[in-house]
Amino acid sequence: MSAHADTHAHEDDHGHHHKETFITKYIFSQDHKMIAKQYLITATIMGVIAVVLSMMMRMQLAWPEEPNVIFEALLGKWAPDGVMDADIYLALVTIHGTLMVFFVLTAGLSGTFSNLLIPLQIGARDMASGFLNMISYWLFFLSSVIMIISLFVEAGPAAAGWTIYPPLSALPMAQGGSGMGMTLWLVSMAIFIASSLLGSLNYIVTVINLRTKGMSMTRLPLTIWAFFITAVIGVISFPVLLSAALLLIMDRSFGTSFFLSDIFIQGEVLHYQGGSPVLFEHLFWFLGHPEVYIVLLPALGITSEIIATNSRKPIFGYRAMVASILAIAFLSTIVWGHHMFISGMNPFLGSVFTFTTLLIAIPSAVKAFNYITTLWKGNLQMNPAMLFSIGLVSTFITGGLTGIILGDSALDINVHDTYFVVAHFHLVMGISALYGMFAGIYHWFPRMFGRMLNKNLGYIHFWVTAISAYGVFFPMHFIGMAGLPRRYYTNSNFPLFDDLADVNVVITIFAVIGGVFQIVFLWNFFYSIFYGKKAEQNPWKSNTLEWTAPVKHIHGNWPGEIPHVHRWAYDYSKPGHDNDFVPQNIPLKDGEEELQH
Ligand code: HEM
Ligand SMILES: [Cu+2]
Repeated sequence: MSAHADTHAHEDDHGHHHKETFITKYIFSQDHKMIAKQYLITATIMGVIAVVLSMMMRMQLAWPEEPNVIFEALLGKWAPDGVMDADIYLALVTIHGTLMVFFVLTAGLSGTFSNLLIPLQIGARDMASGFLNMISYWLFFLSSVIMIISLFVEAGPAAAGWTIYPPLSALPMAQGGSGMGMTLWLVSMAIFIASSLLGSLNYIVTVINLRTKGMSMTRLPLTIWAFFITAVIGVISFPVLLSAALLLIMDRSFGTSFFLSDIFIQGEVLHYQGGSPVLFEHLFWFLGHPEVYIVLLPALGITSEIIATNSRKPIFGYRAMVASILAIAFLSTIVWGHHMFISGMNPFLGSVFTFTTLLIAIPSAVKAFNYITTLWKGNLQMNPAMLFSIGLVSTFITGGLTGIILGDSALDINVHDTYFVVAHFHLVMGISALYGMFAGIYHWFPRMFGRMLNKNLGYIHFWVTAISAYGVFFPMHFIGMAGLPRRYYTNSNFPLFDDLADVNVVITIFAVIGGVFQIVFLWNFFYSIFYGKKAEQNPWKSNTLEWTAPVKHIHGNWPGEIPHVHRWAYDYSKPGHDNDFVPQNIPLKDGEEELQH
């Protein structure tokens, strides 16, 4: 395998591989390390937009119907005299959710870290197809541009929620954003899915075919296992959303009735017959649920690596961790019905979905247990990457526990579509995956940019983010249990909820503090790319192969032969060695036993 990769790189260096120009190096690059940076920076921009939208929603919820200069400045005619329109609130919810789930945490996590780490950690010169990798990034870029353009459509952006249920999404005349806004959303997402599929196929083929000598599947770092299985889930489930989107486009523009039936608008009967909006829900959630693992698994893989390295201990239960990833991946494809308990589903079928959903608690608990056991009595290095990883373990548990409640149909029905759900999914998926992304950035920044991030700014970033994230999402459980519905732009017409107004103000204050402090991170990130302290070869004393490649990126990753692998990635504090880490490329000593838990 490696011999083949070597000859390939040889050709690249001396044969057809000509001098790099600015355009081939920075724009149409086929080098996985550059593509990783392109993904990261594009996703960061989308993230900033998504956070700004969430700040506007929170301000609206805290002080509804009060004029706000920020609304007036950013929303223009949708906030006459600074008072927000109901329709535009729904559009903010929709675009915020879409950007966060797909553009930041799907493309941002896999696009950045699978790209950066798969070749470097398995010992490959690059992705299986650099060309497809480049196309994948540029399709992502195109879909991002279209999504942003949709924010400026005269009648408003899409406003049917990130789940775009029909009939709201299917009838172009339903509301402002249902026309051009919704069309652009669908086109953008179709291109996004094409990008994601090309990326995933590349990751899968690379992991299967291009591992260096000695890198057996059971010696793979858990990061790679996570990225690999994430790509497999993506290939299985994204095409289903693509077909749902295409059928929806047919319903909207070509007179079909896949998802619509017997609709009257203002006394007039529309022509639709025989379709079913519930069919759409099934198709949507067949992707939608696995999607939460598409964002979460890479974050969990990143955390495994960072926690083991910074505990200076082998990861606890390597095989159990791999088995959990596989079990989660399999189960994630047979639980989608838990989003549809109130769609008129037969209660017996509901109980089947409850059963499969609760089963996921087992591998999830195994993972949480193994993180904590790895930390236990470790020689903990509390750098920002480690703090964010521990933060992930915390939110994964607090968010996961409410999943047990929501997964149970008898309980879910009571809190469906309330803030309880908003609290649950933000913690378990949104914040957890975001922490995984931050952890990955702090840990691999030196590998990406050859410089270090400032640690002290990292500490400030972590603590303010962690406190404000709980400040925002913890109280939402209670207002949710009190019945406050989600996706409402105001509740001031319901005296029932007057008591909750103060809680909403407190939540918003935490949200604004947390949001504004992300500037500390952005500053640290962009400043350090140019002026950060120069990175050492292996700053975290880690075992994985990426730290054996030169700090300054070269095409093909390693100057000479690709290192061979002789052990798993977790030989930390192994007795009989002088250092508390033994990188994967160091041969076993005479009589040394290979560890493998
Ligand atoms: C910066 C911190 C965040 C704040 C303050 C925030 C706030 C909000 C608010 C106020 C809503 C609307 C609730 C409603 O009216 O129903 C919402 C919805 C949503 N958010 Fe966030 N959010 C944040 C981060 C995230 C992250 C990291 C994700 C990633 C998964 C995310 C995903 C979503 C989704 C999927 C929705 C639902 C959209 C829908 O109902 O269609 N959010 N968020
Ligand atoms: Cu789900």
